[in-house]
Amino acid sequence: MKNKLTKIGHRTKEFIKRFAKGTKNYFKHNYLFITFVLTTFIEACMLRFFTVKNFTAISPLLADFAVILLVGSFAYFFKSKNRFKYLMTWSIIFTLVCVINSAYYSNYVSFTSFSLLATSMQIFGVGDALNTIVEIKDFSYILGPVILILVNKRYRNTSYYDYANTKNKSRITFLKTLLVSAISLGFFMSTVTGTDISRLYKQWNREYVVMKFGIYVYQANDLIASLKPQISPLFGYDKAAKEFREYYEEYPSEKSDNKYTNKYKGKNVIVIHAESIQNFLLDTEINGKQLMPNLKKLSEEGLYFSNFYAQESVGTSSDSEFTFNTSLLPASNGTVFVSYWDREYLSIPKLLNEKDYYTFSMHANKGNFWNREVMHKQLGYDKFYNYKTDYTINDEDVIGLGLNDKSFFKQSTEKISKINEKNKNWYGVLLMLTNHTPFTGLEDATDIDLTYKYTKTNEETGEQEEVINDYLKDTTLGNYFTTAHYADEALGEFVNELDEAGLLDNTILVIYGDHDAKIKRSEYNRYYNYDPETDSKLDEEDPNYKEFTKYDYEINRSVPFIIWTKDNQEKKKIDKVMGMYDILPTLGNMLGIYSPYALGHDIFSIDENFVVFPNGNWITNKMYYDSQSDEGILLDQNAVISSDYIEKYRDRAEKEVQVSNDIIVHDLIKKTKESKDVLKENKNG
Ligand code: GP9
Ligand code: MN
Repeated sequence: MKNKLTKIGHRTKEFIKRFAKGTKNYFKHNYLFITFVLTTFIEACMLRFFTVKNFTAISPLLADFAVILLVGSFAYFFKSKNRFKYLMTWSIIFTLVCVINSAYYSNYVSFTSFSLLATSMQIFGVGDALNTIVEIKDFSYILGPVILILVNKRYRNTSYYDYANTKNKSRITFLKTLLVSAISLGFFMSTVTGTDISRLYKQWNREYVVMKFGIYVYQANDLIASLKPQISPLFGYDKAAKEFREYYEEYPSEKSDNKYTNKYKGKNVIVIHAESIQNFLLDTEINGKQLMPNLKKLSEEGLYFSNFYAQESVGTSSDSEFTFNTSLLPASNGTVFVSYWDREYLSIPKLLNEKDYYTFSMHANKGNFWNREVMHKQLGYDKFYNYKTDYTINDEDVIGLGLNDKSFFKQSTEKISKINEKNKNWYGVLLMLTNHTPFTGLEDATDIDLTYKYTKTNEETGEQEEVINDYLKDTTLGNYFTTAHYADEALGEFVNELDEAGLLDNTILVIYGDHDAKIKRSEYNRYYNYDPETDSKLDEEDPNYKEFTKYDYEINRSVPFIIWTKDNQEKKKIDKVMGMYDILPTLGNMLGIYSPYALGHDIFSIDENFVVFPNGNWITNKMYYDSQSDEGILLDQNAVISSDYIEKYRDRAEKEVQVSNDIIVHDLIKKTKESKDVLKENKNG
């Protein structure tokens, strides 16, 4: 036994000795490689230190390390001088990534993208380019390659060059490096969540991606995302162009002629993009208090489209903006604002520009969020007022992503007044922000009481006593109610401010909810089936339990759409089903503009409307169809649905999603060369 132990002890000692010797040997002969790893690794940490500030977070450290080792490992396929050249090339690439991103971040508080490189000067204009600030810290990364050169100089005549120079040795060192890279990657992957992957895929939340995946993975992923739109148009253009022609032959987008035609021609327009506001909020009361009394009132005084749906995809707000403006559906892969911003689209601002409108957008979040800075120019807005460039943002006025809605509206009213003085006609879109997920920041500052109060008999004393349950407190739905209520107050104040400034007299107010709040179905189930006795959801066996089904959820995603004027001349509730892509044809008809590429319809000129969602689901007043399960539900119990009916819309839905995506990917509007004629025709129309 004793002998055995001595043997084990001896072996362990031997192993440690060999390991120490091997490590020493490795370090001694790998100065260059180690310098490469250390310098590029430190550069990545420095970049996060100077920008997003999470330089000690473990996930990006692991990701950076894995990438650097992976890239560096191939150096072992080269001999002597070439090995240095290989590592030097990558050191320069990594350093450039850091320098450029560091400078870009100083200017735009975000990270750069390959997709912006080619045309960035064109888009930003010379004026913007001259304003670029470059600070000394942005160049500090250059120390990395400099150190690599020095280390190479110092060691190039030593035994270093001989190390791992035989085929066998280099292969083994390559494999060992790769193994360490894989282990690091494995640890990293264990920290990654579904949300992280989805954000990496979407790539628009650049700060988040860098914070989680590190700068090198971000930039590599950005390269792929930026190439995708360049590569995909190379395939299938002819087929796409043919189907595009055939689609519009079969379903032409015709100019409508109805009682609303040109009704608001020459009027100014204020569009309010109401962040995450759903229709059901208009009729929701919490403890006897109406959640959105101002919006409700506006809906009762104007044209209220009560069965209206956003048609957004992963691009949420930006998708809704896109569909609102162009009457096209969002892209099937990626988002138009981020990946397909360089295509030509026929949009409301462009059409109104032809009618000598001054067009603008306003938003109190950073201008590069959703790539708006770039995309709003592409959509034809004359100016995009945003964030600190145009708004005074004191820390105490920040809620969630940026300036709170009340201050945003107040400051915007002043800007609109000035615009009104200088321009005969104008059209402006104001993007709200406070009612945004996670709907926090107002819990202590709201008059919405989220508790549930009731009286019950105390079993011991037999007396009546009041019980107060937390009910909606600290739930996402409850928080949503508080921020939506705040948004409503802000809206009410805005309408008053506009009126006081005399800005409502020749103006139409358009309000749309940009998409639903994406709150889990389980929260609705608890809300609609609340049992105060247990302070949770009723038992599913309970006769009073009524499941909030997946269809209830889908229908409940409906958002408000309102067209309002101060004179309240048009009071009407329109129940016909309608989608975001119906706005350009409907509102356009009122303003005297028209797009032949609209996929939607003028709601006042169509008998039965149907709305397709980017995932292929669709809705009519008669039914909701789920394309994933190939099932649907009746919305009108008296309706008789034939298989032809379903077949007709299913086919149409597929065609719409396809043709819209083809227009985006293959830039078909530009390539048909008709859009200029359309604009000309629109000018004279
Ligand atoms: C961000 C705001 C919200 O600026 O428009 O975007 P969302 O997260 O809703 O897409
Ligand atoms: Mn949104």
